[in-house]
Amino acid sequence: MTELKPHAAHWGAFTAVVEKGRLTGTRPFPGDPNPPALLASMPDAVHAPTRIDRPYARAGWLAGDRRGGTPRGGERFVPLDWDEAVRLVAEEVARVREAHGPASIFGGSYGWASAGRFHHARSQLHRLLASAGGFTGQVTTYSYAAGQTLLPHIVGSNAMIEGPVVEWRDIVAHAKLMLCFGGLLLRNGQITAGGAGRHEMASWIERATRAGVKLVNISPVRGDMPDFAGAEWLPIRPGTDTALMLAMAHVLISEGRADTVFLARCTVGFAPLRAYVLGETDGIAKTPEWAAVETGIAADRIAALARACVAQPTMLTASWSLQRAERGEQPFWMLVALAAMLGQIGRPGCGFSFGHGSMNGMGMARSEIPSLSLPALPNPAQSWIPVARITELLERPSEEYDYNGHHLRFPDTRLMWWAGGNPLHHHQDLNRLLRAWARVDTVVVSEPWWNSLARHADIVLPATTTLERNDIGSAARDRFVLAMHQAVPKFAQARDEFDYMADIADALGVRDRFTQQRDVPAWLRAIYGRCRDNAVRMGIDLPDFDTFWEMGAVEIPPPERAAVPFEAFVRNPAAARLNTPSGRIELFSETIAGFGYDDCPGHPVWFAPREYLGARLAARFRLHLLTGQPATRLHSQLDQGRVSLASKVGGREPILLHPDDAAARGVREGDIVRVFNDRGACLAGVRIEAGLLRGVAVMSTGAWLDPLVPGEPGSLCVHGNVNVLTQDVGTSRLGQGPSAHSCLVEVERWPGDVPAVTAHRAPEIG
Ligand SMILES: Nc1nc2c(c(=O)[nH]1)N[C@H]1C(S)=C(S)[C@@H](COP(=O)(O)OP(=O)(O)OC[C@H]3O[C@@H](n4cnc5c(=O)[nH]c(N)nc54)[C@H](O)[C@@H]3O)O[C@H]1N2
Ligand SMILES: Nc1nc2c(c(=O)[nH]1)N[C@H]1C(S)=C(S)[C@@H](COP(=O)(O)OP(=O)(O)OC[C@H]3O[C@@H](n4cnc5c(=O)[nH]c(N)nc54)[C@H](O)[C@@H]3O)O[C@H]1N2
Ligand SMILES: [Mo]
Repeated sequence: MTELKPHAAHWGAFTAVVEKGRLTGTRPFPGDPNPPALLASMPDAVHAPTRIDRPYARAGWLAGDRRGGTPRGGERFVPLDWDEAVRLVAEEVARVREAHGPASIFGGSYGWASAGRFHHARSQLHRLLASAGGFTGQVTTYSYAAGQTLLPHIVGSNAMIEGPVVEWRDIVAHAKLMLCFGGLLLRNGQITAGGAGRHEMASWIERATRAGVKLVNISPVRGDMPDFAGAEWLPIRPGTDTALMLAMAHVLISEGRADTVFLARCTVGFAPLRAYVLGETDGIAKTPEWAAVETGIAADRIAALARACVAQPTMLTASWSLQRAERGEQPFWMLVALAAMLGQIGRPGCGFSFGHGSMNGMGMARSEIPSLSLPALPNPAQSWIPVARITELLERPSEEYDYNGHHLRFPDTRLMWWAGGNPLHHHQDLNRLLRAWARVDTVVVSEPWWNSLARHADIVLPATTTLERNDIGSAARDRFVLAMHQAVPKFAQARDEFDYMADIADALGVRDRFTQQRDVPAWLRAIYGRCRDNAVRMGIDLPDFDTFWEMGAVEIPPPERAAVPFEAFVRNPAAARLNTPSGRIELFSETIAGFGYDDCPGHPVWFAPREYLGARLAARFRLHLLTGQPATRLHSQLDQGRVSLASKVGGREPILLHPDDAAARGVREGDIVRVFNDRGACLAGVRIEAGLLRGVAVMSTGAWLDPLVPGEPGSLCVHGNVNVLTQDVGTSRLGQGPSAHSCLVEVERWPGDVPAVTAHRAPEIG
């Protein structure tokens, strides 16, 4: 008998097709103009041979080995009963809390987990640890840490990343030119955090193109813009967008084209920026000729681009990738400055925003009602780190560091618990992280799958997948609230986070604080009810819970008129002040200047990155490796699915090489190569791609780490996890964001036999 169940994932809402208790396929959400290809991988993941069937503990850990003992990742696991696992985890939480204080429990657990706002693993873990006395958390995101720390200082909020951004319907109606730094990437448009009912990026690009909006793809990769957009491609050296924008500013200033009226009314700090652009402060005029050397874009093209922007309604957008790089604050700040000089901020379809090509839903029409979520509990430990400083946290207990004007001290971490995030996927310089990993007493991992993270744990708790539980999907960038019906029975002894965490809370004496005496059905009704109450306050009627659950989805109608960011402010800057110290857009920030950071001064500047094609290191490692998001998965999720597997070359993660770069190394399509630098090495399968700037190589994130010698940091990853290559350095002391996109490597053909990939098999137990 075939059953159909409404459900949702970060890659979209769908109907689960279930036969004899197994997920056999999916049907796209009705009305989704562009259902993502990733849905096809779901049955492979839910029923994967790597599902964790019961709790386990590392043999050495059970024998009493803590820091400095046998290596994690290279040792056998021993099966546990749930009762024992619950007791061991509760005892370890209590021991560390009492002996070292709650801040020694690291429970930041950054990561996407799955859609479904109630069973969101990270939110559940935070509630448990907050109930039990507190933990060290993480602030900001891998996605846009540098941007989200900077923007409140200079425009008063994060809205230009988190929404509402300039809406597509206004771009279509009003813009004539749209500069897309980092392109508009359809592959990234498959994803919305929390799940989405509509995938609209492709249709909006089509409509903009038909309406005559001229799109310019400013990116090292031609494929960062769909062919149908007929866009001009300006290949730019990675990490040099700030130089390009500064040179455009130079043209506007030196030709008297900057909008001085707008600058005077709506900004502060233009004078010092102007002096810097003209070279009055450092003796280097940021001319198009100067920028041509850094960016690889011809000087006359840069000048023409700047003039074109003043001559017509222009929209500037940058992908989040630009700030996931050394000094990633600078391109975002300079984009704001450039938009201010064009004077079009606050007009419909013009100005600036970030991420139109980074994720589905950016620029989509929606009502800004507070999204549906599991309420958080206050964290009594009041301890946190900037998200990407995880390795330093472990390496440098009690040492000091700077972040966004705070002078902070790393806590001394004894227990680490991850639920719903995979640092051995997402963090940079994984060999360094694995060395630091040895310094904690205990690592607890909640995971549905035997991925790299679970394999490097001391205690493994088997989680259900989203298809094994009832939940509600909702995304801040989407118009739908989605019912997620349990579609298949729970796998083996896997349990829902809420369920086993309630038992751990019980063992710690805090069950009621954690559960608030609700069971799952009561929680689902409560969080839906809260969302419904919020909607009513805004004049929007949502059906009652039972009707919603029966319908499978409800749509929250968008406002008729698009939101125009900065409209009120630009109309009357004195009355509608921005939430900045000056009330205006800050091209110079006294606050940031006051922090005294040499890596992020008071106005946007050009820093030559340590790793880019213009650096001295590029004599040894001659390729700039871009490690963006995978078309075939969500980060490391679904890597064992058919869509991802079909994309592998010789079973390895593909590396895209320019034909000339491949020829110079005697490498051909389909070859297996070793990709390496001083930090590490992995294997990859070659694909030749002409649409790259020469010297740029591309490999996606998310291939499961597969060390040749498990448990030995530095070992060759035979599968192609890019984060053994990327550098782990904060964007600056301001944002302390990840710098994944600043990475130089070299490539050589792998001679002889190729070691087998074992990442997608369950480890041997016993
Ligand atoms: N080199 C490089 N690295 C990057 C980036 C880059 O551009 N370049 N991008 C960065 C960015 S923007 C991000 S957001 C991060 C993403 O990093 P993550 O969010 O850590 O990546 P995911 O693979 O989505 O990890 C989610 C984990 O949750 C698990 N999971 C799913 N559902 C459940 C559940 O119900 N319960 C439990 N317990 N676990 C569950 C999955 O199996 C998976 O292991 O990566 C970052 N890393
Ligand atoms: N299919 C899929 N989609 C996803 C995700 C996924 O895992 N899979 N992850 C989601 C998440 S969590 C996030 S945060 C977003 C991330 O969205 P983004 O940060 O926008 O994505 P990236 O893929 O890192 O980079 C996009 C493009 O930027 C270009 N680029 C890199 N460096 C530079 C540079 O210095 N200058 C210029 N001009 N271009 C550069 C690269 O060619 C790359 O293809 O994607 C989301 N969408
Ligand atoms: Mo992200």
